[in-house]
Amino acid sequence: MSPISRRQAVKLGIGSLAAMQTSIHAEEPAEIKPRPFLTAADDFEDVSRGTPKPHSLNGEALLKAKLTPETWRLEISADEFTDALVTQKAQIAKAVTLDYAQLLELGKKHRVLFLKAMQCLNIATPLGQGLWEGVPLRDVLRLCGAMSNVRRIYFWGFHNDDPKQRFQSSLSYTQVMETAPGELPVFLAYKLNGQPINLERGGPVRMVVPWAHGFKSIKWLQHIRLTNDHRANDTYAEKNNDPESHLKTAAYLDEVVVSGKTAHVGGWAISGLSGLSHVETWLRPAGAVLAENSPEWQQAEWKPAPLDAPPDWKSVLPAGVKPQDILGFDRTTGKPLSWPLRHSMVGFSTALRDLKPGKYEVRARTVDLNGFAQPEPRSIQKSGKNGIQVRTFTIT
Ligand SMILES: Nc1nc2c(c(=O)[nH]1)N[C@H]1C(S)=C(S)[C@@H](COP(=O)(O)O)O[C@H]1N2
Ligand SMILES: [Mo]
Repeated sequence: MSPISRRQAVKLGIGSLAAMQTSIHAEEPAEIKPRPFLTAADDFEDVSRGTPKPHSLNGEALLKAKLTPETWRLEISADEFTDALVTQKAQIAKAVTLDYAQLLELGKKHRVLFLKAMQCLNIATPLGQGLWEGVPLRDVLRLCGAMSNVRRIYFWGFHNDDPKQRFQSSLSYTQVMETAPGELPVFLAYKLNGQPINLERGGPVRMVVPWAHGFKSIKWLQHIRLTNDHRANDTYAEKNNDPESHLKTAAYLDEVVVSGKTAHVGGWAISGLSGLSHVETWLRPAGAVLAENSPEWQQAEWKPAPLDAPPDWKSVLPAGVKPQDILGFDRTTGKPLSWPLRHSMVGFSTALRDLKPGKYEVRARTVDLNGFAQPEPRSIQKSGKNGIQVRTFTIT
């Protein structure tokens, strides 16, 4: 286990007993706090557009917005889109309106569970990690019957009935309907950490796109359109963002805890699209500013920082959920199919010992399963923030 800052502790939901993981490295001092594997729903960092924010509504306004389980409706239809390039309209056998009870009923047969790190493409630290439960979008779309000329699916939530506030995301028809064996389906989530999804996290129903940054996981989901427009018509494609970015493999540092001549360094690493081989840290005397193109990077001595072992799932998972129920775990043994889990976060920690008095910088980076060290492979910065983080500390 590694040290965590107060901010991180609050953000990651320490204090929420249900979410606590309690294994601690035997050699670490008592000041190192246990790290929760799941973030409590209220402790996620919130990224929500709109005025007023949908989760600030209550009473009559909440009913009118159809954001309670009783009032929630999802309407699915084909759009009328054509242009010079796209001359044929998308068609479906029938438009569908689904209510919450029907979605839960579908869940009895088709439910999936997935542990996902929620990470914004534009924010330097993860927002949290949750156990999401719901119904694959492909099983919902089958209710529409035969389809033709559908190449893309786009969706949005409640945004104060104001087109200017709409925040929309999209996926290709193939991505939604043809989940490869062992791959992860997009799903309509109705539970987070074993509880109905709270309003701030996008309840009653939220889209969850397992491999993607947060912007594909639309909150307060109410509308799905099937279209023959083949373009990624995501709101997030504006402002130069890559609307097809996947979660990046990257390490995020907690505050360093110093005790005597030892610095305890730790944090979280996300296992993104390219997987996570290991995390390593580099200790450097503080002083001269390290330029991005400094030759020092080439000479740096990176040393491995071990990953936390899989937690005791029984103490981490909500009552009634077994690891074998979750995507990414073996159906019979309940063991993770990979460690760390795909698109999830794992803690890492190391103790830097016998340090001489002085001021230091410590950096952490991941190396992915293709041998690329963070921040590589980085196509453009707007495909996800994964800069190498640094912390400074002093040994007296
Ligand atoms: N309806 C709606 N869904 C949304 C957003 C939003 O503003 N409105 N923000 C998105 C972005 S950019 C991110 S990073 C995640 C954040 O999820 P969280 O607030 O649960 O942490 O939600 C996504 N879903
Ligand atoms: Mo985001």
